[in-house]
Amino acid sequence: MAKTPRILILNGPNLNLLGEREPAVYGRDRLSDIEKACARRAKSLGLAIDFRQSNHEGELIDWVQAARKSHAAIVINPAGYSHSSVSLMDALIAFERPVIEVHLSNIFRREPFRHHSYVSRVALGVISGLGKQGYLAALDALAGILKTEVEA
Ligand code: CA2
Repeated sequence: MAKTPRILILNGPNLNLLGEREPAVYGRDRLSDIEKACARRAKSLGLAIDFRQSNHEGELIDWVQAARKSHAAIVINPAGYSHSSVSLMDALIAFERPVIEVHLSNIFRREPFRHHSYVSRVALGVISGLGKQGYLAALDALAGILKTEVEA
């Protein structure tokens, strides 16, 4: 039987505050609600997930580097690091497997400094503005993409 592909889902700084503040921008779901929904969807798609959040750039980079040995793909909401971190982008380049970038809000409807993301340069795809559904859409897409890779 084929091994269940593991997907690393990473969340950047301040996303631990979800549901507590700024509901008009980020919605009412807590990060734990998003994690539960991802776990349910992943199971139905035949995927396994590791769902993590960090407020520290280096910790996110360490996780991306380690994932080269353990994970088939990454879903990442880099939060503020989207707009600032060349180092996170470099780590994602070295991952050399599919990366999908997710944003809860539509960054293009917001301040100009949010319109540019370093991570978008290296992501296979970007989903922005769909809230929790964006994470689920990323898992749906990866199920198809990874299946295609196995069949290829
Ligand atoms: O829309 C997104 O998902 C963002 O990645 C969220 C980041 C922001 O810097 C990006 O431009 C877009 C901010 C995450 C902060 O989350 C909070 C949640 C609740 C209260 C305060 C911050």
